[in-house]
Amino acid sequence: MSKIKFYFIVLIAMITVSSCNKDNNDEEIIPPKPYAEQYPIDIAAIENYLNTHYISDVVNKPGFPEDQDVTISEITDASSPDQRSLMSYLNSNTLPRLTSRNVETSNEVGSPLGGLTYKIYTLVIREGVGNVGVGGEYPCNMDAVFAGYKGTLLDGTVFDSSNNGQTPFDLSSAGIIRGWSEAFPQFKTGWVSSNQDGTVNYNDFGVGVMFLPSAMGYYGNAQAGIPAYSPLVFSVKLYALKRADHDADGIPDFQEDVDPSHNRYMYVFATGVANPDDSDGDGIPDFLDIDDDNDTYSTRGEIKDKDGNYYAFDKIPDCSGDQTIANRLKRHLDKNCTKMNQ
Ligand SMILES: [Ca+2]
Ligand SMILES: [Ca+2]
Ligand SMILES: [Ca+2]
Ligand SMILES: [Ca+2]
Repeated sequence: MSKIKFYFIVLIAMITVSSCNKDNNDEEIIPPKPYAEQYPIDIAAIENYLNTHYISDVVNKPGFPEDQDVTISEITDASSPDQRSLMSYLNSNTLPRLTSRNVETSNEVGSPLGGLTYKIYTLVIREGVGNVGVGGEYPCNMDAVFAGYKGTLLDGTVFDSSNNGQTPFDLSSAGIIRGWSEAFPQFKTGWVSSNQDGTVNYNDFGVGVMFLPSAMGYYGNAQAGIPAYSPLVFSVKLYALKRADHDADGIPDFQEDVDPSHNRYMYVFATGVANPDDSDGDGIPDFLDIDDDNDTYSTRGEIKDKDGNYYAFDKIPDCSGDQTIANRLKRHLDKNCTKMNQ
């Protein structure tokens, strides 16, 4: 009962947040174009862009705000080896590497965005790496990121930028465009060092560009500098991340991501649709489930030792108390195991 109530509150909160974000420009009453009509136009325009543009500059000035600024220009001499098209890096074994992934929306609650499958391209120019075990991590689509960005239209017009600052964004927030939560998990963070004067340096952070169909951006809602139905190009720098624990059960979201085939991505599906990230099959994915095995004992209690301290995630025991067998069934996911605080 308390569990149902909890999700009801989460749902209400989500609906409230999204309805606040919708009507920034309510002067237009033109019905939006069907997604199935607009998406083929967008993806053709994006792929044309990838075939006709190249990386003309990447700034290399470590420690400076403009470090790793990326400039993309239109190809003027296709025979020049210095003007390799962005598309030529598709699935490259070396960096830069362009990859694509499909964002399926048909299983989600309310079948948003026309229930279509959207292709998102991301270009990784530099893989983020950590230092002595810190950083070099991928965010999941529910985490918060600390990032720099520059947004442009396909014609090169810059519509927004973090001006080489570092800005926090909660990828799970309804106020963030869908494309960001789908594309940021393709980049890794770097690491932060402190200077004697109290300032910090961002080192070895992930650098790249994301190419988003309009439905992954603002779709028909024109924004300052962004006409309706604009595909968006964001060059991004992923400095750092902050892990989320949406159900506050003591296990961060990224460790409640069960399905390895959709690594780093978790979704809420419509009632009756099996969710690979839902261990107990009760319709609530683990990252929102306060009782992941549905044994009526909260996950939070099942992952503490007898002194009330949380086990490190990879030390959570199985029902027998074993903490070493790699593929053991951890006891918070074992509905036949109701051991608390031991
Ligand atoms: Ca959690
Ligand atoms: Ca569940
Ligand atoms: Ca959980
Ligand atoms: Ca439980």
